[in-house]
Amino acid sequence: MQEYPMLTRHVFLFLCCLSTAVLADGVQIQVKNAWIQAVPPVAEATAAYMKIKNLSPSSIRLIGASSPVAEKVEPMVTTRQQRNGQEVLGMESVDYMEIPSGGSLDLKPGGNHLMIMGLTSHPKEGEQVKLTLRFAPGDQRIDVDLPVVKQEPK
Ligand SMILES: [Cu+2]
Repeated sequence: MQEYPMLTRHVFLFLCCLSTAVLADGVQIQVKNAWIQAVPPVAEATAAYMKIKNLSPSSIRLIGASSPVAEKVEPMVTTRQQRNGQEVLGMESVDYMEIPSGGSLDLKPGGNHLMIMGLTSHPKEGEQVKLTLRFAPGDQRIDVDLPVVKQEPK
């Protein structure tokens, strides 16, 4: 198991900003509240958050993503472990995240997220970053543009 330190901690707010319904080879998903965490120029990684709703009649799996600003993007879960009597937060890569038909996947700070690693350019606050989401079955790819912000947009 590989562990990464948490970048930041945030209060999660239920707010709405962006909604996109996209259709790729019959798989319809809706992406809402998508954003990328703004990080200092020295940071080598950041994370993308969003809510993905599966509008198709069968379940789909988020299997990964890619972005022109990073070497790799992986789905990760947040882990909580007790170590010497203290709760230690970590993260772990997973092969996929399942989204049942009609269900949603919430990617949010302190929870599931898309880890953006090996930043090759440092997106600044206020910029937009392209992220190509990959879904199974069929390795379907969907492009979304995410705003780079310090905290979840209002
Ligand atoms: Cu992570």
